[in-house]
Amino acid sequence: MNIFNKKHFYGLFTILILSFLLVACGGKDDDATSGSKDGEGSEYSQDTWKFVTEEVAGQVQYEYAAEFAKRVSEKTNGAITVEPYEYGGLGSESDQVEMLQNGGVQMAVMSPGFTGGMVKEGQIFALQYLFPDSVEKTQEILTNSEALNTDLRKRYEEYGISPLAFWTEGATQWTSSTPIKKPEDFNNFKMRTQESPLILKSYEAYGADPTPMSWSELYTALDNGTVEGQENPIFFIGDASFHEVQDYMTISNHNNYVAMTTVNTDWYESLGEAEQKLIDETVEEMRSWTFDEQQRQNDKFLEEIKNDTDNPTEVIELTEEEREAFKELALPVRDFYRENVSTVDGEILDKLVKEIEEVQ
Ligand code: 6CS
Repeated sequence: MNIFNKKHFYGLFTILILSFLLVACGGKDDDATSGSKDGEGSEYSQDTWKFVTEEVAGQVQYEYAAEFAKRVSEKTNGAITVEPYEYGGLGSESDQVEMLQNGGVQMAVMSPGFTGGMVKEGQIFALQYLFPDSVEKTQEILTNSEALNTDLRKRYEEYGISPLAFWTEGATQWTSSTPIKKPEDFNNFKMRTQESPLILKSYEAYGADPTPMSWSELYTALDNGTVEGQENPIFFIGDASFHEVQDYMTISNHNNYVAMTTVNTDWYESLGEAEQKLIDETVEEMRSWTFDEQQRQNDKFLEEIKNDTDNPTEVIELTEEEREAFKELALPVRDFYRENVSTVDGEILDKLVKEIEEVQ
């Protein structure tokens, strides 16, 4: 079932109204918290933090925010309430970025693919075949990288956004209406992408015709042929039912889907030491939680897609040789990033490449 066609569409208006009321009145989400609500015996003052995500209940980002909320409530004995928001209630992905910047929400899980027009360096995650095939190794790099956690973080902070953690939602795969096995299969192929210019460039390098759009429009666009394919981790393909309106899924592992836990920089810096420590510690704890969650969901949905006989999807596994053909075309996009995208002459990319080499 497609969440944005059959279920979410009808509820969207209601969610919009409810979310508006929640934002306006600072209402609480009872699911998000547990334990005492009065903060009795807590060193923390009563407070409410809004945490917006780009996904809906059950999907990795939203479940991350809900788990984060639960932990904060427990640690503060209910003094601090974190309200997780599903995607759809507070506007598009780009609206959510603006909302974090202007303090309408305090926290967000954000995909760098929606900030590329602003934080140019963040487009580094659009570079295909840059991170290792192994999701574990990719997570190790995302956790420890100075290039990302110090240098790239500074670039985001110029725009009032502090990424506190980078984490993977799994390897990305292609779904399509015609089989994709070699770069030529992308010739004039109408590919849906997120908004970052470098993502478009990456698909143009394969000869495709990319179109940026929000994921809320994607099921319909795939169904009516406005676009012929898209990329995402398997759990998202399955949960959003994109496979229902696609005939093929290529296991290309061409990238890892990276999400960031972000906070409004001014708000975070204005917090007391105890609150900052609380956030930092919870972000640290959540690393292994979210890694396990994405793995569980990606494994589960791979089986579901394979077993969905009502909506058959041919799963194409690329060989190493077949992946090499894509990689060859993807490599020059790194030079384009260095020369035309980066505002610091590719320094962050060069440092990251070294860090990746050390892990591999
Ligand atoms: O394709 C997208 O745009 C969406 N994909 C994921 C895995 N999360 C949210 C994002 O907006």
